[in-house]
Amino acid sequence: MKLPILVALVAGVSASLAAGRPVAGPAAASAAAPIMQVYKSATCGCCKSWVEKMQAAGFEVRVTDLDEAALQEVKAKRGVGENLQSCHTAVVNGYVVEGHVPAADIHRMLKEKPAIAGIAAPGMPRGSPGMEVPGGARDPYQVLTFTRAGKTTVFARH
Ligand SMILES: [Cu+2]
Repeated sequence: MKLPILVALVAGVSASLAAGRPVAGPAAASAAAPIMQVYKSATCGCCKSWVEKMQAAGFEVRVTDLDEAALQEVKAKRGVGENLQSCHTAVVNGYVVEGHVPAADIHRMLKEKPAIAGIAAPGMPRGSPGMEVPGGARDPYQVLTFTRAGKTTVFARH
């Protein structure tokens, strides 16, 4: 007589414990990882390589492939002037990240939360993340901050 009641009680306790426990898995992981939206052309190899580096650095990356005109539209809308432009444009926590910017610089910006539109590594500097070349040659380059008004400052030198 008592056994079925005990079984029912144990089952009930287990169910409520399971319900109260925070759920681990994809939902919990994405809450911690900053979401990065990347706009690029479908054929851009160095963009893809940069995206992989961002994923390895902990960003949850969403990629949208656009044609050249649509990509230019995104850059114009986000205040990425011609002097700042590179191959791909990303948006993370409301900030623009243009080109082959190292993940550490992005993490620093997200931590410091400066009053800027974003940061950019103009052009395609050799040796920047996603722009590695055989033999390891690298061009010194700067990561610049920029505002919607087009004001730039040096954020980092590499
Ligand atoms: Cu590139």
